[in-house]
Amino acid sequence: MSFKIPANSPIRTADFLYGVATAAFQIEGDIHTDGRVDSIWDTFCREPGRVLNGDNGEPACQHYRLWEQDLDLLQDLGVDAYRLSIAWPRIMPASGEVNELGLAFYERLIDGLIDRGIKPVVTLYHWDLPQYLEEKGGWLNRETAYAFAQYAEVVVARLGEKVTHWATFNEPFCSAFLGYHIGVHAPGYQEEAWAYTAAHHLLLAHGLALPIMRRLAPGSQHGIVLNFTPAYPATDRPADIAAADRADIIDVHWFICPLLTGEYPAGYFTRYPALKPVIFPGDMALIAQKNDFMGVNFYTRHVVKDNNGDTEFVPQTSAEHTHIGWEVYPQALTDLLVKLHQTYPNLPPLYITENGMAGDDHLTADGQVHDEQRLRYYERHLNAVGDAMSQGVDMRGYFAWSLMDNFEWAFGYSQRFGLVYVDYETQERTVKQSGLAYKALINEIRGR
Ligand code: IFM
Repeated sequence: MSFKIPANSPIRTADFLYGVATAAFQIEGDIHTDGRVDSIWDTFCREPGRVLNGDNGEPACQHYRLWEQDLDLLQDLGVDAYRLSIAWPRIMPASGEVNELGLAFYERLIDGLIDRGIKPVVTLYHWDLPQYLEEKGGWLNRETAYAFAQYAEVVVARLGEKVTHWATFNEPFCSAFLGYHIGVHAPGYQEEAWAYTAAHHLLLAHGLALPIMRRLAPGSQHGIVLNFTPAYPATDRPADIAAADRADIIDVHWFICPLLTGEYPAGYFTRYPALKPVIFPGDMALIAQKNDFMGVNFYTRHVVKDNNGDTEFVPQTSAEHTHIGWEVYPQALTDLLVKLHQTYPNLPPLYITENGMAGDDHLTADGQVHDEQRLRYYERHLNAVGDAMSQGVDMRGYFAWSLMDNFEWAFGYSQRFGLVYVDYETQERTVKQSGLAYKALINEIRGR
């Protein structure tokens, strides 16, 4: 099994990085070990009906204890880089307090990657806000942005330039809009205006942390990871095109626009004044500092139509979907990357920091996982990245989501995104066919 990638594809260049990604809460388990305190996701998991089957952060992949074997697995896959996140509740058990055991765990992990010749790419916040900060208002409280900057200082002071790429946040869209408006992510509120306040404080936190991180690790690259779900109009009626543009304001531009222009999307708060957060003088300049790179997380697209001024999603019933119900539409990745390149002249170099699909995967009697759909998904999306590069987009690498099956948030353990299958009972890992193809591609490009 292998991916078909044209011999002249730009993704075959020697300095295009190949990696896999995970996040702390999704893989670590051991939620009460070595002084880790609760995060908002521990609380959310305890609330009836929030997470499918009542699943929670245990056992996940027991990576907290199996990390060495997982690093060996990464080495065996031959990846250039590994994208992981650090759990704030392991590092700071209370405001102003530092947990040496938490820091030591991540230091061992980073050193283990470096020993194996794998570049550490680290995200400081992948959704696991300490619960003690939620009790003071969470991302609705401006002080949380300052607390994040302190946490960033503690972590980057310790790990510094061992980490090649530091990202402040993963998908602040999800923290703000899914956490405070739609309510399907922790902390689970359904207050539209709160999402904009949370979004502003997340961006502010990024802006406060960035200069601290640069000072402590001047030789590292510093940036942020955003997710994008571009909308396509269901027809070429002007009203449907306008509906797609409306959806893109939030699902494509809400974070990248202030980061790169210092302003929220034009006219939005004039149309919706009740949604405007409190913005202090100087906030937008902090938010719009230069990033060395940006991460793009991409999974699917939306198709929308206008319904009397409202935007309505149009299910693509005859299209291919993944097990989680998301449409497979790789062209949207090329279109998105080209659009970002054309819209934002100061766009920094990009990495695909997440891309992948959930499958209904099973270990079969031959001891293998035959995930043909995922294999095709990766092949088509890798080629979509190559197409964008051929059209001038500065892309530096690709991270598959995910190294291994893990806790998929509100879907619990029901959705498997891994290149590696995890048996949650035995914690045995089995590289799926897609994982073997990814390994073969990297080995081929690296001439191994
Ligand atoms: O599992 C998540 C990840 O934590 C963030 N990006 C999307 C993935 C799939 O839903």
